[in-house]
Amino acid sequence: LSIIHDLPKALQQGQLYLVYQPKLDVATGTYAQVEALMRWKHSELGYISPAEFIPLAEYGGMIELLSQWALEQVICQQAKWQAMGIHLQVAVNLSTQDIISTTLCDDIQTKLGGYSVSAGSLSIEITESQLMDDMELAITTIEKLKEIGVGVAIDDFGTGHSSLAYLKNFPVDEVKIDKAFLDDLLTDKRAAHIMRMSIDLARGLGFSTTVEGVETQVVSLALIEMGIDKIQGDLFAKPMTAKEIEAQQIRPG
Ligand code: G
Ligand code: G
Ligand code: NA
Ligand code: MN
Repeated sequence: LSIIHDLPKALQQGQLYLVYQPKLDVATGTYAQVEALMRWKHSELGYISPAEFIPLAEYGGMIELLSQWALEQVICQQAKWQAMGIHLQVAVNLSTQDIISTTLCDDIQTKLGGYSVSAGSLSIEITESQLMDDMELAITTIEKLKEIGVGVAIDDFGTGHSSLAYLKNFPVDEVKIDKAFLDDLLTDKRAAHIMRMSIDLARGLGFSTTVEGVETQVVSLALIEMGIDKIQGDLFAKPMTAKEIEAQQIRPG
């Protein structure tokens, strides 16, 4: 737990940074969106995974500090990319404490205004289980975000023990189906059936569908055949630094 006491200093000293993982839009074959993922290179301990420090920051009451930093970084990066002619929607992962805050939407609007970045170039991802922590408050915030034009996705869908019936109440644009469902997609007919039905259900309710963690061509082809809208995973693109994104987006000639 002690590593979270290092977080404020780590932010000041630039030990935290964001990498960006593209999502492939199946219909166009292009990357229209990237997800920002946090990285921490600790001065003594080396790389610490967000899977480790994010839950600690949540528990220790420091997640809003991190999330506000990430939002500021992403919006600042967007201003730079847009000036370079790079147009990608950027998704930021938020936590329960962020999404139940009554000031989140105003904070985001202030940051967008400060960099003259449009709301539509930002989206947020919130896990299904975090959404369920305080569903009413979360939905209130999500409705506000949608009203100003920020995109919203449910992350890790299918792992959060929410009833499928809740899905229709979530005013989101996108459902990201958890990578756990890929494990036996090609070997278990029932697993494939669950994936196909999840995609159909989400699309039928008007949501765009994404599957994350796709590592092989055969899985990718199976998902495309099932009607998936977007694919994210190491097969197409690993998380990259902003510079690597630029090198990929701006091709000479
Ligand atoms: O990038 P990686 O697969 O190592 O991330 C591990 C976990 O940490 C994932 O569940 C991911 O959603 C989460 N995560 C990564 N970056 C952030 C962030 O900026 N904020 C939050 N809340 N979670 C993040
Ligand atoms: O919880 P969330 O969905 O935000 O987590 C995304 C995590 O998944 C990130 O830590 C990212 O590094 C990781 N990831 C992205 N693509 C792949 C992949 O193809 N395979 C695996 N195993 N992990 C991936
Ligand atoms: Na995510
Ligand atoms: Mn996920």
